Amino acid sequence: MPTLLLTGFEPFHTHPDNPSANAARELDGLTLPGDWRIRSALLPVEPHAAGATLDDLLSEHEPGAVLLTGLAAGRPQVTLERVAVGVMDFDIPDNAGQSYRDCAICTGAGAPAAYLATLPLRSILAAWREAEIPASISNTAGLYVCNYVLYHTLHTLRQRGRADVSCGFLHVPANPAVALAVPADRPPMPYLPQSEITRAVRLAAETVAREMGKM
Ligand code: PCA
Repeated sequence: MPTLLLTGFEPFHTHPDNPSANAARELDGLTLPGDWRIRSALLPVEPHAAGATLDDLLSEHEPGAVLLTGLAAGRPQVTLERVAVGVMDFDIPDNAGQSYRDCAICTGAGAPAAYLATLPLRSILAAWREAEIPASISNTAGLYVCNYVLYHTLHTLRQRGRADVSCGFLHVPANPAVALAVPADRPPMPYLPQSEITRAVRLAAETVAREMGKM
């Protein structure tokens, strides 16, 4: 039974919750088209710890696809990231209190400036549209921990000779818990109900499994 590795992140910064973690937890163990199975994991919001966790997960599960997810507070829709850039440049510290400025993610020979996600982006967008979920492709995952894990995972898969593994990143909007934590003197934050966020992640995973089955 092929595995789709699904990750979400812990809460970070001022956010009391992370809807990506809730979706990953709710979908753990789900069977997908073609007898694929979701295996979910939670990542720390610290680049090197998250990278080490991912390395272990890739060894343990040998997934055929990797769907990484995280919160993009302020975005009004779910977005699929097209690209991961090989730089960290943090505006807020990570959960270990660390900040990185103009820091190359990978300095080794053959480390490219950027990687393109290998998920079937257009098929996922079409599935969302069919299910009446407004969404779009994003051309930047930021330069924080989400961008780091996408770059790290694509790089590690290539290093291990597994560039055939479909891999990408899905950013989700705030859920009500995150939006309610915004102070009254700050601009209101767009949000989706957690159930709708989880539905979008499930549809993306189903689409990846279906597309992988055609290859
Ligand atoms: N979002 C952050 C890191 C963890 C998360 O859920 C990001 O977009 O980088």
